[in-house]
Amino acid sequence: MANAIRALSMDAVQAANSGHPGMPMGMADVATVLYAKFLKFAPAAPRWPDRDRFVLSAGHGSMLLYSLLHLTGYAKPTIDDIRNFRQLGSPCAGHPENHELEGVECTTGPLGQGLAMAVGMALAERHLNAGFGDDLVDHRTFVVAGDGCLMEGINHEAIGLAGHLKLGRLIVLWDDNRITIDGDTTMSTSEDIAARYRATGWHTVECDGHDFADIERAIAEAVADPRPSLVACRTLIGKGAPNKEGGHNVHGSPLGADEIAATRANLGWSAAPFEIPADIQADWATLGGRGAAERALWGKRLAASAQGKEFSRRMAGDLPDLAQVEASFAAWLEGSQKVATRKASELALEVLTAQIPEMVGGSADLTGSNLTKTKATGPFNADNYGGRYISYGIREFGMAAAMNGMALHGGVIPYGGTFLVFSDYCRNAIRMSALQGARVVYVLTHDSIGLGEDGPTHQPIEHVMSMRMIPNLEVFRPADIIETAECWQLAVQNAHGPSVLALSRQNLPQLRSSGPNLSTKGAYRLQAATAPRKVVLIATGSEVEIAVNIRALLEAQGVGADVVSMPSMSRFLAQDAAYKADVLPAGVLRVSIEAGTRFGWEAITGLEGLRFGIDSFGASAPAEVLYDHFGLTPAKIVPQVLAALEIQ
Ligand SMILES: Cc1ncc(C[n+]2csc(CCOP(=O)(O)OP(=O)(O)O)c2C)c(N)n1
Ligand SMILES: [Mg+2]
Repeated sequence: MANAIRALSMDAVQAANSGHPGMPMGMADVATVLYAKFLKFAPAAPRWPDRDRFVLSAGHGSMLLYSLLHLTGYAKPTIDDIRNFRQLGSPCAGHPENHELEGVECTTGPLGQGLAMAVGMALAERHLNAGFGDDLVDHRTFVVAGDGCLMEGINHEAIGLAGHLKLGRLIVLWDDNRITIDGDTTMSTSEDIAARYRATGWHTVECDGHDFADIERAIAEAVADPRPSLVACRTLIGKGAPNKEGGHNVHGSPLGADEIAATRANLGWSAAPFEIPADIQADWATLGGRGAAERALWGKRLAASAQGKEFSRRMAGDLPDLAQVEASFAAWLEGSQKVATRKASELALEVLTAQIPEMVGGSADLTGSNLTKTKATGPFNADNYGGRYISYGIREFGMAAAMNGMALHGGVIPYGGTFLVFSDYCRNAIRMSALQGARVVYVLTHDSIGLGEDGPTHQPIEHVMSMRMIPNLEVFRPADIIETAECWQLAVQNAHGPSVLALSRQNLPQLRSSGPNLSTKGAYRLQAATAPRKVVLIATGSEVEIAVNIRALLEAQGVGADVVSMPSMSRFLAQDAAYKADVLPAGVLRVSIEAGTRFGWEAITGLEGLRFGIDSFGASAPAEVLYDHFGLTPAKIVPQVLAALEIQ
């Protein structure tokens, strides 16, 4: 049965003339034992909420997973999909993608993140178990990880969190082949990995990754131990290829026709490429059918459970009725409140977390700054998995990846905070949220030089614009308490992608009253020109207040100016031509104001417009001093606008 994985993997990589045969061949025995003896799954019900999660963190070994899904009877990939491995249109992408195939729990390829997402899945499992009990939620998370996944810095964050939270249902099967792309691991590391894991509260065990009985013994020990487990599986990369196994050349290129023939002879595998002998196929099918009975029993328990409906709602990702949320928002948005948008976010979160029980918050040790903790979200820890607030520690990348895992597990809507400038620490995980279509909300505060005295290390410049460049990521920069509430609503409703809320440290005046959600269209006319319109001032976040003040000065001189608030550039650009032409009429000078890089604003202002921003690093000083220093004040901007209009 394991040789079927080897054959499919080497033949698919050969046909594609690209890919990684070494890892699937090396881990074929371990994966076979895992699927045969331990993994709870049902190919006919791939989204069964109580299935075990299997994460191939070493995503380059994608053929291992595609082989397993095909052999155990998932509807996809078909054998033709596997023949088309790595070709356009095949769900068998170069690295596994969650949106392509059921059974691919998360998208992997950036090493280390699969394991870190698995921490989030294991965490979500315990959280839902606390709420819904063993009858509905009682599963494990298994990970296959390579040397690379364990070497990446994110591994330190992920296992530290998992060990601290005592996530005993997380089991990592380490492909301990002592080979990476460049060669032997002794070239780059002399770390005692098992000791490092033990130091963070993990259980560790070793096995011979090619001895079925020994593998079973080790995994059984891991399952029995209450701590998260690392199973070091000593393997040979490319196992079965007689002249290439054990060497780094088998990592990432096809074996070649001669070596494939030699491997067939060595394994006694006489079937043609992409053909599986009927008896072996039947054994895999039997194994794949085994979970159906347990799945059926679970379905009965779900139907009988008083909490069944609520559980199914959460797992489907459907929000509860938000009428109450909207009513609460309308009530507290009455009157005029001057608060920082981070504070407005806290107020919005009080309402949202009270009404949406699946929201689970947290911060990378900046709770008091991000204002992410609410009354409804008690602490989540090893003694209280029912808590809804996670102290991630100073682990931005680990937090973001864990939130991806939680969102992909389902039943949880995670949100987490840090300073906007440190989004760089977790940027690839934010990108992975977007690629995977994961509903994760990033609460990124201290969003400009407006944070003041902490200086350029803490002042984002390029961050907001560079996040706008990530496909499928909603980037909101609300201007006041009203827009913050609106953007929060849009973020929780964004079921198939992540959202960023870039929020101010400094207080901002309320600029309008509540009503229909004007942020939905990304940008709208906040104030219309009174005098004949000559200028449209387009601003985001804290700079909308500045635009309003600029407008007043211009109007006083008879220069008509609109103010457009643009909490989401991408939403605005997605509107129809008529709406865009109405907000940004032709023949009128466009002026953008944002306390960050000017790069990219040409798309809104045109080359003939004016762009006010900051293209250098910030500086340490009080916020007002910095706004003046960087020329982002009405006094400095108005003359330049008048000059552009040739009015002096
Ligand atoms: C973050 C990241 N860095 C680099 C790579 C490129 N890469 C893919 S596999 C690999 C080596 C991984 O070694 P190991 O995990 O031991 O896998 P094995 O060669 O044993 O299959 C590298 C550097 C990557 N996919 N992700
Ligand atoms: Mg390796």
